[in-house]
Amino acid sequence: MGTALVYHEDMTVARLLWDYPECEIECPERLTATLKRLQQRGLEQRCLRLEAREASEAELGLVHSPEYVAVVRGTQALGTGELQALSGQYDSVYFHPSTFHCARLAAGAALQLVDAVLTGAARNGLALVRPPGHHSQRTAANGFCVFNNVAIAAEHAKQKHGLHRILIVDWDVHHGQGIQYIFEDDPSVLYFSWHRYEHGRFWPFLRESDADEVGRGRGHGFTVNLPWNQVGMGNADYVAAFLHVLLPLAFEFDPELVLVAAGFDSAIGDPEGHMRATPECFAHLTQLLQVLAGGRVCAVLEGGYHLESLAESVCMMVQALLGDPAPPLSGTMVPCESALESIQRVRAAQAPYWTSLQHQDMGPVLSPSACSPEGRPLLPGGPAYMEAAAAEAAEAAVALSSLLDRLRLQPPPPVRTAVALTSADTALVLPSGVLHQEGSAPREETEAWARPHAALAQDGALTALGKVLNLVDRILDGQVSSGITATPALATAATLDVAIRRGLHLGAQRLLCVAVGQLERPPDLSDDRRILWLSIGGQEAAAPSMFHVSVPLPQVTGGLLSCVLGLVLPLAYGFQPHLVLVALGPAHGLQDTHGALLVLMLRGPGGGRVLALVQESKPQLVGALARALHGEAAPSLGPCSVASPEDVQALKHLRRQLEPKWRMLQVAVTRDRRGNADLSTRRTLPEASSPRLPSWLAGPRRTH
Ligand code: X5A
Ligand code: ZN
Repeated sequence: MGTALVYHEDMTVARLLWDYPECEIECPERLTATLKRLQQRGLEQRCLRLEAREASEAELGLVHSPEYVAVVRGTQALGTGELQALSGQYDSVYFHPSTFHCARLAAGAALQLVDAVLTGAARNGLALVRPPGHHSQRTAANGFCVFNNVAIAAEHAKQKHGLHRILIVDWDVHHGQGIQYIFEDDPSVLYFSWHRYEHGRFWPFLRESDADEVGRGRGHGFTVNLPWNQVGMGNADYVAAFLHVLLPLAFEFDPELVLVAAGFDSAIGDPEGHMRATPECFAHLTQLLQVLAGGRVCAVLEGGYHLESLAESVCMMVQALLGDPAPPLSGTMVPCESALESIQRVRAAQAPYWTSLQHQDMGPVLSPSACSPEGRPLLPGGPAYMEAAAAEAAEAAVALSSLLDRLRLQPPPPVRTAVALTSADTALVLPSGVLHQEGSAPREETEAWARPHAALAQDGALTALGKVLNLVDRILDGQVSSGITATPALATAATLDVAIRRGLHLGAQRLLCVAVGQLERPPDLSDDRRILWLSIGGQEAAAPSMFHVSVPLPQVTGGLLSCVLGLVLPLAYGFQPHLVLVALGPAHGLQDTHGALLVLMLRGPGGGRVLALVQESKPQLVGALARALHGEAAPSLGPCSVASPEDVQALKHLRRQLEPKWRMLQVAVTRDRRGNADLSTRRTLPEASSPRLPSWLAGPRRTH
């Protein structure tokens, strides 16, 4: 089961035939450049290639009126003047004699992808299509879109495959109002869209794109709009939106299928979006979605008009669909005030419909007029606006090209997953492609590292330690992405201790330790700010601090999810560790699927470098972690229970303490008594600059 890539060359035929600057950007090169880059990267070759078919008129009729389909069918026979006249009846649309054929292929590609994934022929996939679809409506073309590819695919999944819950994630920079209208009263489709909004001053200028539109009738709470009121949103803003808005609702919704209206005009350099998210961000967003619906993620291309940025972003998404680790995110992970304000508003608007948002601190909800003056957009067209736009475009071009240089130096590790077992576990059958780690650090070296620990004195523990040391080395030198090691039950704490020291010794400047169960932070490292210690279900820290956080183990799935989305991942993404160590210690009490979910989601912030330590003789747990990390099976959580009031309280309390320092935890703007946004407390972290690390691991320089 692999990743499907659905495409048809004919979709490059339609193009603009007259002078119409607004539509120029929707050009055939969008597809050819993207496909070429996928081939250059060897990604296309790794996919299951499917040739797109045309959607039938009955399939178009799942969403569109027969009259509208007939109008589009009629364009095949029109001359240029007539095409132009008809186009003028819609907003930002152009027709070409091949448009009907192309648009049927685009819808057909989405249908084929959904069929492939729902019949098990593919695990996930991407349909590379044009024209795009998310603006098109039952009886109207709109915003380059002719047929609503994603909406047709969703309706088909309901009717032909009997699905009851479909999540649509629209990360295009424009509001997919077409999808919203089609499903606004339908509780079986949860539609999430973020979009450039600027208080209604950005196309398509709709009141109903704002956060307070939540759906109609039975569909109340199933439309989720996250309007961006400023341009320049970046990686931290997008990840925060996923962790604090989309994912809590998505887990609660428990979709059977995830459709992505995958527009990349929300990426850096795009002339429409003016946003700042870098291509790797889309690998992270994709990975975050893959924990839903058993990994059944079907992406359909929407916008994306900067050819370089589009091609790179698509490659990143396909890499993630194929299961490759995502490169670390660049830039400081602090969401901006305007993003936080939007996040706060949508959480408040949705709270009545979603338990995962209830009993949380909402803070005062700000009316649009409370917007800070710097938040006001410049008026489009004015000289200051044009100047700012030009400067921004130049800045984006520089950022993008230096970023691409860095990405080229950073191939994914040859081994995705390695497992080091002790002799007690050798019977375990691992998924194919997972490496059995046999290599070990030299005996003498291992003994030297083990010396301070009585628990590592016996032979079994020492043998396991040798393998762990070797695995830490392979992960940090880029040979292996993630690893799982088994240790004798009594040796977990000591092995973790040594793994931390080895990581530091090799020059890792930021190490995240997620310790589940009874494990203690090494006392002599208690002040070491290179280590962020996060204890789940262990003892309270004697001296809790920014770098030592303890939280009780949530008892049910709902509680665990709030903990992971609301605390663990924001801390992890904010810390940007070089290595993540997850240790499941004595009495960890974590179910296998929960353990797998935790480890899987921690792949993102660590650039894929995760080492899990578990006690030996837990073959089901090791197997679950290996399958999850290897991309073979997403842990399926099923319908999600509600977090207990104690868990909610504990989290709320912790977040309040930590928020000023770890800004990724924030779900609301911070304001002083006079109502000004608080822009103080930029956190400082140890710089990464060790000669022992490959240069790319050091990541970009931070600016404070
Ligand atoms: C699919 C998409 C954008 C239309 C912009 C019209 N459409 N000004 O990105
Ligand atoms: Zn768009």
